[in-house]
Amino acid sequence: MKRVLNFIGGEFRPPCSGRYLPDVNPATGQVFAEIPDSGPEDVDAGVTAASRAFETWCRTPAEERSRLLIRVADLIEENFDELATLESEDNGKPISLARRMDVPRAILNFRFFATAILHAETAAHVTDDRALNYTLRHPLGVAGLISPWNLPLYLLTWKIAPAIAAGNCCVAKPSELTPLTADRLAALIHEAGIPPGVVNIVHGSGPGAGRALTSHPNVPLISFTGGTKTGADVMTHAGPLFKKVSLELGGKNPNIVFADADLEQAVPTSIQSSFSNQGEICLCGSRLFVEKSIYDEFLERFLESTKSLRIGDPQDPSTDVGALVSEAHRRKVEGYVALAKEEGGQVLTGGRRPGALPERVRDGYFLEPTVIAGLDCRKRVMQEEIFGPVVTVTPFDSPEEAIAYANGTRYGLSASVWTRDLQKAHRVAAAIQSGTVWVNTWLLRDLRVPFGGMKESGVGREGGFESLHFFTEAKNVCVKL
Ligand code: TXE
Repeated sequence: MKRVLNFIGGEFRPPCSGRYLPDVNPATGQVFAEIPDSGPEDVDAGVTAASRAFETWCRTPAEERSRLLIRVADLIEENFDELATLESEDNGKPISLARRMDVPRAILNFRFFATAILHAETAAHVTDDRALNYTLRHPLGVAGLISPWNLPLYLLTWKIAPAIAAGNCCVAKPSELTPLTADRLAALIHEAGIPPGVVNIVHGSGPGAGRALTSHPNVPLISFTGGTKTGADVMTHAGPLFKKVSLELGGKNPNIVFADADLEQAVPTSIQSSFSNQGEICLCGSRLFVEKSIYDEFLERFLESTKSLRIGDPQDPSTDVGALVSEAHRRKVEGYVALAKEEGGQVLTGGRRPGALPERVRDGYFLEPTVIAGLDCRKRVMQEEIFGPVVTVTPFDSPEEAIAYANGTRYGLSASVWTRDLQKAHRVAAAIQSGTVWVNTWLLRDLRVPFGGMKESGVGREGGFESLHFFTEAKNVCVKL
């Protein structure tokens, strides 16, 4: 069985405690690796190594940092197949998705920030003929990066790349449920020639290793992606130490289909936004609102497409829906299906564990793609993040009603709007309280745009220069003329 080690100061090291956590393949239910159950001593060793490396890394010219990051991107590309397989085995996601989305995005994250730092500009403010102000941007030191299990390599590299491109060093804690691509990345970072200590990876649980990072006095910055409840805990520990914090949290995203939408596109894209990655993407459109006059037609086509999704072995290239990340998570999602029935909803399709699965994945954590109708928008199933292959469908009468439904949760991460009427699209997009609104599309990402959530979906924005600003501290220099 594979034993993963921490990566600290350019070396692979066992955890101080000598304790390990099991890593389960969610498609088979088998433990197939073990990872360090790290604690505060391991995190502290990571922070010490990062602080030491920072003295040199922060003075390394941007061109050299850029060259090294591009080398990491090239190495991820050279190891594409291995990384896609690892991601699929560790998370349960279809290999086709890991190949189409996770690994390409990891490559892009490094290339994007490697080149962004070559184009960075800084502001100057001239105060009449009295003074010249200019802004300096300094890296902060050691960045604490905490990432989740749904898009493990994609989100980890979305943090590591801008952090080190901007001249910081980092201690990253990947999710304990999906540690394997982070471990492989550590080796590639080393091979690329990134100096020891610039990137440190400490594995372990949230309460063990994660909290040690958020409460470490020498980590002035935390970038966190995960659940909203965990985000509150991160704030509780980072707040009193006045850390700079970016939180990308949960979503309960509306997907609004107007009667004039192009259903040839709206139906298949809504299938993607509902069930991609088993619905385990914070940007999934888990609440579908359809204008009443096309509700029946839309629903018929949507249900037919849902039923045709192939659920099975994630390693099979033809699989559309893989396994949920863990048994505990599947139970949580199944709990919401049961709750939907108690709350008066009807399960139109799915809701069960699939019957006929290939022998290899018979014991995996699968759940059929599920469509639920008939729920009042105030019910818990319509309010809480389920994070599984479950979507609710609700008819609406007017744009005002759709907007009210869309905004009627604690979350505000993303939304999709389907219409051929451009004015209506702009009006609805402006009224929706979310960090991103897609019109006639979903998950189309340009890495330059601000990305983040409103309300309980997060704090701060990352993406493009927003990321480089987050990972640097601005200083104004005022020179009297
Ligand atoms: O994520 P956690 P969980 C949502 C989704 C899911 C729920 C819980 O609804 O059902 O969150 O998932 C680390 N201090 N999302 O519990 O716990 C943890 O080890 C510091 C949405 O699996 O938020 C992991 O590395 N760190 C989401 C990371 O936080 C802590 C993605 C995220 O885990 C910690 C995942 C602590 N006290 C879940 N506790 C999204 N928005 O993409 C845990 N961690």
